[in-house]
Amino acid sequence: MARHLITSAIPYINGIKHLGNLVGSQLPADLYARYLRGRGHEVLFLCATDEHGTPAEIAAQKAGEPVADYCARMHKVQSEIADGFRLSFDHFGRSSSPQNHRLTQHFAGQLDAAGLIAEVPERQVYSHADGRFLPDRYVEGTCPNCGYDKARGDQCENCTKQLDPTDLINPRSAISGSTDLEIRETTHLHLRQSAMKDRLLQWIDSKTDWPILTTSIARKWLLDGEGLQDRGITRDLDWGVPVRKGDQPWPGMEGKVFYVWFDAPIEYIACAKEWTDAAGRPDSDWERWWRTDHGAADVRYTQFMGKDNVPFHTLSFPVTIMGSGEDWKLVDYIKSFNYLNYDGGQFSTSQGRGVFMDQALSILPADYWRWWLLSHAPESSDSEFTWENFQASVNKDLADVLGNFVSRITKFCRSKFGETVPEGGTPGEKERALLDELDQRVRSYEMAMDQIEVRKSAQELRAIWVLGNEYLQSAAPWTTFKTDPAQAAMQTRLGLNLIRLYAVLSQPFIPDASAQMMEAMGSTDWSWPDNVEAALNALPPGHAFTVPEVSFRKITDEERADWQQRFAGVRT
Ligand code: B3M
Ligand code: ZN
Repeated sequence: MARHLITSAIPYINGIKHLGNLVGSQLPADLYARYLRGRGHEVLFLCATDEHGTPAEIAAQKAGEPVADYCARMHKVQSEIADGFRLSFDHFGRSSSPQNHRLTQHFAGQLDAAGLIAEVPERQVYSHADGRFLPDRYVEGTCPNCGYDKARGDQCENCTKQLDPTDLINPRSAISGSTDLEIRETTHLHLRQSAMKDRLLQWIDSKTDWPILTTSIARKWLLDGEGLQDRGITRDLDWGVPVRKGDQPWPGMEGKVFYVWFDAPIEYIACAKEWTDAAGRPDSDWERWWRTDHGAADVRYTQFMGKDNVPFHTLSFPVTIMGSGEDWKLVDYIKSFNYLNYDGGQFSTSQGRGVFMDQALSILPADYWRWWLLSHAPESSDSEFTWENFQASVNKDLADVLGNFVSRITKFCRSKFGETVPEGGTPGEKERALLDELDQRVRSYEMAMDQIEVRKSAQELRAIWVLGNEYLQSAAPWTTFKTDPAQAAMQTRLGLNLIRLYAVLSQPFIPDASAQMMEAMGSTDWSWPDNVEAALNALPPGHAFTVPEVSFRKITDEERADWQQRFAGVRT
């Protein structure tokens, strides 16, 4: 048994996330967490809301609420939707927590002591119309790197380049739209990332097993053009973590807060403390996950995120960790994702385009979405959601293959043998062959899951379902029954045991359907099939089961057309 720390990129608090966000971090992280727990490992799976910075302030302003109230309300909303999708976080924290305030200030103090922070007079965009400085997302304009005209002051959504508001061409205020802007000087703290360039490069170069997507983005910002630049880590905002050196004030920094991207990854750590604090447990209980001098050296730490978040996790956050001079756990593996597109365009939160998590759950159960999204995860390239593809995949995989198998075998058994696992018969050639194939497939499934190859894992799982269907088709217990009822009983018994096996194997992808299958099989035995043959004897003759409700109904053409139309526009 190993210990696995898993974090998903923490979603911004500003509104409900779309399916593209979900499949880019939280959902695959949940898949992996569920799988590892299923294999018997000890897992700590953390996520939180990212509550500081301009996204939060702007959204609260739009909602006409004080930002703290807005964040508290939206945290609850996001948390409930996460439950709806069955995201199995051990804790869903808040980057605005007192724990994160303290830890962020602590790291700043450590970095300063290590000489990694510089006080820099900075040129900032000031808006006359708005009467204030405009950090980050308060400025929009054209990206100097790729020419995208809706780039934000913190980062270009199109090419992932990290930006400063003053980099933008034709800048305008995101609050008022005003172009009456001026550059003024004010002092800010910079994180001296450049001082750690060689160390970072060495570290990235040692990660030969990381996805190319992750290492190529990291290398690009380490080596391309001007190379790794120092970054401002403070802002002229009201809402955020006040700038302090540990528990000491920071002269000259009064009224400023840390930049959201400085405190957000630190929340991965603070979240663990929120988790134990909430349960009244001692610090040693979270430190054993995060402090290598307190037992975390043997923890494997995996992060999940969309590609636009990779620079912060391969450069800035590691500088915070390494530069602190303390024994914090550094990430072992970064799984990153490309973008999921929506029906010929992009999903977009700012433009309300696509299907959002709450909308998705209002039309279909979580398992449908989980299955489609994971089996089409944008791993090696961007992928696209279309309603046609969604309908076709879900109907085929879930209804025709898995659902049909479960319903056929349970109904057949009920009609011929009653609702208990039937007795008699001896497995023969066919069963031996099935067992061999299953054994191979289960091992490939494990391998794909261990490597976090999400699409491949879905393919392997689907192939395992197909094996059951093919067996049933060729064994045809309904025909066998006419001449050899004992043989039909053996085939049926195998089929029922397959249902329990499917529940165990499918649980990371479709937890609700799996729970339903397990319950119908009258079992609570979720143990992983290390030995497939033994697993297929878990339900002995005489064991009672029930015929489950239809687990997967098909999506009709009318529904598809209706949804296609309903979600074609923009959400307001
Ligand atoms: N909130 C961006 C995003 O949701 C940001 C991730 C922070 S991870 C520390 O895409
Ligand atoms: Zn760009």
